[in-house]
Amino acid sequence: MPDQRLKLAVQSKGRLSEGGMELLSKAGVRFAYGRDQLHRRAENLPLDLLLVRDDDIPSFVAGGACDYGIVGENVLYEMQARSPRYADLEVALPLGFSRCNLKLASPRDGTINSVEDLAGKSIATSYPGLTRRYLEARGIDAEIVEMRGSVEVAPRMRIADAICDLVSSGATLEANGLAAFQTVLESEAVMVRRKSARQPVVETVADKLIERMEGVIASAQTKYILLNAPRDRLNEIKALIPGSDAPTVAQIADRADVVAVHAVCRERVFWETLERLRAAGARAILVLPIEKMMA
Ligand code: PRT
Ligand code: ZN
Repeated sequence: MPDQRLKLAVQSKGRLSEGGMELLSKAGVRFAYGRDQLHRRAENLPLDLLLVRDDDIPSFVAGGACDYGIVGENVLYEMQARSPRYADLEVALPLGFSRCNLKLASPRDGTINSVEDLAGKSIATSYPGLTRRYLEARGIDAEIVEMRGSVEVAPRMRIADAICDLVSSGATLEANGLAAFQTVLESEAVMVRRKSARQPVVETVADKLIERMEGVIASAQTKYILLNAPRDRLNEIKALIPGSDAPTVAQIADRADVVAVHAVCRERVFWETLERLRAAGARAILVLPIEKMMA
């Protein structure tokens, strides 16, 4: 009989592990205390974590050692660009953290400022699959120099003319005298799984986990807003509340001229919005976080 617990691969240590563990915790998954460096067993769901290097996650899932994995799209699509072995993998849910971009960059004061300028040049990257595919699709013939790390030093060391690397704040490019001129891929962490050969019992657990994760992600962007509004400016105030279609309007005891408005805002609520609401006559404005959501 096959193992009926959901096996989820997550990065053991690095930029994806914190976000992944936080998401699991907010989705209500609790792990038993253990010294095991490779496995963590959930106490309250039939779920086991496998803690591995992020680069190995696509192959664990493709090969069936794990059912799902949390990995950056950059790693997933790079593996797919390199080998047909990963063609069966699909994104089950985008997770909204570890956002970064794979970008082409070159020395700030150099002669390479566009994709066309790369013809006949060399590009250092840890993403040879995606870089090659991007250039080929645009008919650019360039040499790819594969590097495992410290790609940003390649132009200075005269290893390559340009680079293709992950960028988040841009500080690394800046510190190395480089400027990005093209985005090759926008990436975030995703839940990945096989399209085929999934086990029905495990899928029931996965569906539940994914539904909870969706709730966590949605609630992170959603706020509950409470305010008092002059009755004669209600429509104006309702229109100012971001991403909310049907606010609740309630009577306030002993006040005929003022109503209470409660709304779920499916967008970020900025200070500017509160200032506009107040200018329209709203008072006692409260913005509250929403902890959990289920439709
Ligand atoms: O040991 P293991 O192989 O598991 O870890 P790793 O060293 O390969 O990965 P890690 O933890 O560094 O990154 C894991 C994932 O985080 C990546 O695959 C991306 O999906 C995502 N991510 C998000 C990033 C960045 N942002 C990022 N900025 N991964 C790497 N960087 C690096 C980038 O390579 C460059 O060196 O940070 C530098 C640029 O950052 P800025 O802020 O200076 O632009
Ligand atoms: Zn890695």
